[in-house]
Amino acid sequence: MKTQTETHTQPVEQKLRTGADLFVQSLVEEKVDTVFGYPGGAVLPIYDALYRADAPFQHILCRHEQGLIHAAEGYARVTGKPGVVIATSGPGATNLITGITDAMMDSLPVVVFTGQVSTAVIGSDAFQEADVIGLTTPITKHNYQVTDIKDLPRITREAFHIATTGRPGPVVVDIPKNIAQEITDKTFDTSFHLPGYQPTVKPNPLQIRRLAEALAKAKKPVLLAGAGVHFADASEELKAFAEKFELPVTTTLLGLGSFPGGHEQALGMAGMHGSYSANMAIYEADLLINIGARFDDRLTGAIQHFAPEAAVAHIDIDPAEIGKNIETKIPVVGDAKEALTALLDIDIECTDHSSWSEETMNNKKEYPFWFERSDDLISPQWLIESVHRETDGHAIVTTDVGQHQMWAAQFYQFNSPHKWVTSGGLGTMGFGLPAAIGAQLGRPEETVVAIVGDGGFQMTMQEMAVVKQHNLPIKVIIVNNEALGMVRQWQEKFYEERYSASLMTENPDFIKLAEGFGVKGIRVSKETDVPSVIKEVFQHDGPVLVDARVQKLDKVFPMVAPGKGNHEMIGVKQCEE
Ligand SMILES: Cc1ncc(C[n+]2csc(CCOP(=O)(O)OP(=O)(O)O)c2C)c(N)n1
Repeated sequence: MKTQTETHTQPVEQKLRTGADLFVQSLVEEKVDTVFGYPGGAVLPIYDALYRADAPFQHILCRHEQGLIHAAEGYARVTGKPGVVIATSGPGATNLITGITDAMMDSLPVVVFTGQVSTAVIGSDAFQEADVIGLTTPITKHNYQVTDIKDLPRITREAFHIATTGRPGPVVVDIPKNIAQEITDKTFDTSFHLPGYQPTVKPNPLQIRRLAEALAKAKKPVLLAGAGVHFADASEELKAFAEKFELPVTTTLLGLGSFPGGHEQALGMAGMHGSYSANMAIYEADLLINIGARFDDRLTGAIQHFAPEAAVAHIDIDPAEIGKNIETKIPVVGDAKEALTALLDIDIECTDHSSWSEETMNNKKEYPFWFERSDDLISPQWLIESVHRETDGHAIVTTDVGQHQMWAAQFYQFNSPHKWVTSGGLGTMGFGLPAAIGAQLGRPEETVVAIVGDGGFQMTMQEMAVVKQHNLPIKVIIVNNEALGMVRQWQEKFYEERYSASLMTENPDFIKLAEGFGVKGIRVSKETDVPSVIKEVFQHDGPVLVDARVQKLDKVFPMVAPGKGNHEMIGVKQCEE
């Protein structure tokens, strides 16, 4: 583990430099390879320094600041490295707010630099002034305003350190224009000491022992894997642990892929649109071991019915998560990889739970996700299964939020980690396309598919210009049901079909739009044409946009209705064979 106080000695270059030059130098020292940015008045000194520096990183000019931040999130999610954003003051900074909140909710390491008006006019309602510190305090892991040039290099280092260690999260650094312009001939000390920030990485052996003892006695144990497994790069250890003790494994939405979806012990995603077998396993378990999930309400359903019989063990690097939503008997504070490695090292003689394993597997076989095929209009689930078949489950998949997101979670089987990029906690429409841009730039060798809704796509579709500019071979698939589908589903089920403002009958011609951006566009409207179109999409050596006209009234099932327990899922069907 890195020590919290590090002394940093760089060769001293004796020449005059601006604060902006020091900033660019800091990014180079952090080995940044990609910056997502958008210029403006208050940040111009930084842009000038970028121009002069010939820095060894690429700058991606998205078309809206929301695009920058989601792209940085996508980059961070698939690479594990911090996503870096530069925006100007005022409207540049406020356009980032949704994405910063999104990164906070999903624990993504993002470092955001905003320009600010000069220190002399802060607080005077100066042109393009916004209180970035006030606005971002509740939505960041930490934030800074630089008020002295001597602090700039140290703060930049601290920002990267805080964003990427412990539970990852967004950090904002607000840089006033006069600090960026100030000239200095000094080299400043960048060592830092953060006594109040000491994440526990190695779990306490006593906590590990208690968990091992509970596992040894359990008759109905279940694992729940969350995004923390991805962040800790603990998929191998999770698999070894599950296999060694023959444990059924469920995941959260963000945990998909942390355990291979095709593994015989995988029950799939739990929660509102999760599998019946995952939800029933948690409902009946006598020991639930949560690894890096935060017991969010879309996962738990009505809390009083969540794992009612289980002793809950919770492994998490953030102690504030433990016991926050669900009473926890066995807390384990630490990194998931360290905890699983320690558990694998202990000799545990388990009570025979083979009949339990069998029961959970039977549920999985008998109550799979289902949908009805049609000979005519495209069933969205079939569309997603076709993408899965064509990519053999190896693509990076990003989504917006809505029905298509849940169908992607249900019908694209993720067999490896860091392939699933979705907005889980905040549920942000417009996330899919810019996140795909960040993911493709972070992992140029991978196939990246953005599965988006016709509603969500229209929130950030201007980023197609970035796809074209950098010739990113992203495949954008619009699941076009001419509606805000998930809203319509809720209106149908819970508001007696009063479709208030949820129908999108005046969509643009997405093919012409693609062509306007200089990108190949394909429309598909018939179920039988789907396989050949999907083949064509992945054979095309460049970006493609597909307007897939799907059945309009399809619903995401199964589902836990609001206020209900997960064992009360509706829309569960028993397999006919
Ligand atoms: C920025 C934002 N605004 C509103 C919502 C509320 N919302 C959740 S799902 C949804 C409908 C999404 O429609 P679409 O993008 O067409 O996807 P579909 O559900 O049809 O697959 C809406 C409006 C949201 N999640 N995010």
